[in-house]
Amino acid sequence: MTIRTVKTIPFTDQKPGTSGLRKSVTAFQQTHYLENFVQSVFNSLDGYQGKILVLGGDGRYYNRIAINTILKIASANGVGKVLVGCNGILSTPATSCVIRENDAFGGFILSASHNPGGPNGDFGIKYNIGNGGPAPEKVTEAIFAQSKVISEYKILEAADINIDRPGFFKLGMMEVNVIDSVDSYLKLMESIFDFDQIVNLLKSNSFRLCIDSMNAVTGPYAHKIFEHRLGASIGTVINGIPLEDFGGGHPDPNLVYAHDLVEILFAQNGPDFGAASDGDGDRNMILGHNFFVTPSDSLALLTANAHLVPAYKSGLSGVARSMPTSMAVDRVAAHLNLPCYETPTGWKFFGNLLDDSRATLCGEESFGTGSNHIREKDGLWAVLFWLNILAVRKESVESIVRQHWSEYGRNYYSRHDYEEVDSQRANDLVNVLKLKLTDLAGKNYGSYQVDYADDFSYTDPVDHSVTSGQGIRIGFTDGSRIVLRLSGTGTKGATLRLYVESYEADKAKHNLDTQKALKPLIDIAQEVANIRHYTERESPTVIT
Ligand code: VG1
Ligand code: CO
Repeated sequence: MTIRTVKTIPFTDQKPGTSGLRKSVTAFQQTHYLENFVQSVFNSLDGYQGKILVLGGDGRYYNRIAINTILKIASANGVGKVLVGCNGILSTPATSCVIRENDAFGGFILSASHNPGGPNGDFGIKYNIGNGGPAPEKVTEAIFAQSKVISEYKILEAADINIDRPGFFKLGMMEVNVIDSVDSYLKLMESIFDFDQIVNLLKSNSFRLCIDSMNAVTGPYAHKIFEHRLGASIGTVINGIPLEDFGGGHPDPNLVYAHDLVEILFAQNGPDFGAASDGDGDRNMILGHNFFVTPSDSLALLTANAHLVPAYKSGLSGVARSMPTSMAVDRVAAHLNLPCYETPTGWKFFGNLLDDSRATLCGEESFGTGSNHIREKDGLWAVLFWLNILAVRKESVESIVRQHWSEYGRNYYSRHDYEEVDSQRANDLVNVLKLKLTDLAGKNYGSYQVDYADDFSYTDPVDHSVTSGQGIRIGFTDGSRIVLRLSGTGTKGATLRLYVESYEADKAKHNLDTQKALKPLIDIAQEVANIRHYTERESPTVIT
């Protein structure tokens, strides 16, 4: 087997976004496109020679081809050993788990998460570092810098290896170990939660659940964990076979895209508990019978109930949420006397807080929650966390959430997405708004008075790195907030996200419709940011 050095020229658009490099499949199919990026990763790293890497993806179209290409580039660059998920399948949280368990140097995750897949869909690649988490900004910037000057890449000339079953291979000097996709992850979950209690809950005839894997990566995990290990009846997991195009669906677990599950849970005599996860398994949506738990509330509830879970019963060191996530968890943290961190959007910003034991639980409004067990958000972990709570408290999801609101107050919360907006116009909206910020403080809008208005900037308390331009926050004196930012994961035009939050302490007012409760703030956002004008849209594309 020989190593070939291939001449190439740089692509100008290989800048990783919120979570890796995401492009249409057709962009990745351009000659040298994937190879350039992977070689740029190696060029930006030091000391990986002879070490272990982990490689897997969410099973979407192009996953298998990319895996064999990456293996050959890794071998040519002197990597010692690669652990590959069987069939190319490793959920994002499982990849993080395997990196940590094997003391690997890092890993590649092939996924565009919740973006649709298939030949006309999206593909993505993300590099994770040795702590199991997404590469921090200084690493992604170095990769981007390399991608702009790359002139050649190295690749082993060899036949593809068969990743359909576990086994050992040699690729040049490099070892390849095709591993079971689920085993390590299941073992980790067993070490965190009270599986016996969950088994008892699922045994009782009165409790029924439904898990929607959305034809994406969590299928094999959910079948093995819920049906085989925890004894839920066969059929509990729906859409449980990963498909290259996710069955034509949009594997995003929210009320819009997971509507099959929503219908099941909101039917008369529907199950007591439902959950869905996204393309790569790091997101979760939690439903009770006839009841939706917002991701921000879920984070607050997990924090308030963490003492019921074996791994967290001795206490949490702190909590962290991304800036646009509602402040519900802040109230629990204050009550428990825990530090609470506010970070920019994206899981990479939680890594240092977790490594430094400043935070135990982290979460984002975008259906992501996780803990110090790995360095990624973790969809099925959140589902098991909820089941553990339900098994101990023996109350319904709705009753647990309502009690939480009575105790802490309710943070009404919603996100409005304006997708595929003209990029120039979206940038104009943000730039014009930025110029207005200094004048906004003190202004009155109806009964609301602006307390502060800024462009969010974050100083990492551990390495002191500064990340600025992370979204516009407009805070009101009653604790309500409007946040606007542009997505860093989209692949077509720009996506404007408007996040709106208000706080209601009065229990008598905890039954309002969310959109109605937030209407005055949504109107203020329109007025301040001129959203209709810049997006040329009457209303958002998706409301969650
Ligand atoms: C979105 C979410 C963010 C999440 C990111 C990756 O980013 O808002 O909270 O961390 O997706 O999630 P953006 O920049 O589009 O708002 V996933 O499940 O893609 O790995
Ligand atoms: Co995801």
